[in-house]
Amino acid sequence: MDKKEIQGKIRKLLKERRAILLAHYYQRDEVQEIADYLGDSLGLSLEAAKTDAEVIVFAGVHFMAESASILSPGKTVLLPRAEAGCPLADMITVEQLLAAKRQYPGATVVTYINSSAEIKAHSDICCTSANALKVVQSLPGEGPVLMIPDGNLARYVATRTKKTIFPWGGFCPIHHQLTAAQVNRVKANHPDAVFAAHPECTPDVLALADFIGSTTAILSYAGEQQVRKLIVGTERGIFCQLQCRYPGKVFIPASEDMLCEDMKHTTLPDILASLTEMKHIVKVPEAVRIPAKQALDRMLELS
Ligand code: CIZ
Repeated sequence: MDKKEIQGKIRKLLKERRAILLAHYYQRDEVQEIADYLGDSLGLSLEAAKTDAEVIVFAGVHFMAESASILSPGKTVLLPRAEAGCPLADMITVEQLLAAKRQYPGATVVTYINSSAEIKAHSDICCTSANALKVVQSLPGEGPVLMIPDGNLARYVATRTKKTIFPWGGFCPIHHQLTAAQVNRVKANHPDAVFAAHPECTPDVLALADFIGSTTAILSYAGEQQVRKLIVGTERGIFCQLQCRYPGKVFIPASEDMLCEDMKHTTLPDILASLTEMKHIVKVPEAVRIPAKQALDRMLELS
């Protein structure tokens, strides 16, 4: 089957099943092309919470499908590739979180959405890269904040707030591997370009950035009139949207290696098989879902 044929079959089956296809900006181009909704974790969560579809097919990674299940418990949530995970989300366990809470009594736990449902269930509020600073600034009082699991995001937020932030030591391997030396080399080859970096990058890399933001923020920044040539410091999947939205502009990867294997697991045949066989269902048990939803709802109330 060629690409168009399989895309057509998926769209037909989505209709028959009263299903919606949600896809992250880091997904393969051919998956992004047929999504009902394309976005970052924040946008995708909002969409999952409000859709009236009976089935949500999540072209993303496990924590995203879990978030959809938490927010829409009455719907069937399918993750086409069961093994599509997030190494960052696996960098903290519940036991470690409970120990950190004992170490920092009174700290508010702000948890990046890239985390398991169980971790969310032990958190005060969630955040995404699009709203991390807003979430931290919304917290009442002067008390400290324990930000988990991404240490780079936490350190970035710490540079923008007066609150005391305790960063956890996790990182996204894709963003964390980008070095300042690599960025400087690309900048030297393109002296007329500006550089946009994702806050999951290290402080050394962020120090070189003209703009720091989530995928959605980088997409908006790329549309600004003064941006003609942009070096992009985030996962390569975003190039699909950048090139399609701004065909007259030039986009250069900060590194060719910024490819997330987990995000690229999901292929069109996987989505077709998932919808045909109604697999792999992601369902968060109620005992975890209810406290996890409170942490997500507190974040969504700020949107
Ligand atoms: O928040 C997300 O979806 C991630 C992982 C990146 C971004 O900035 O959109």
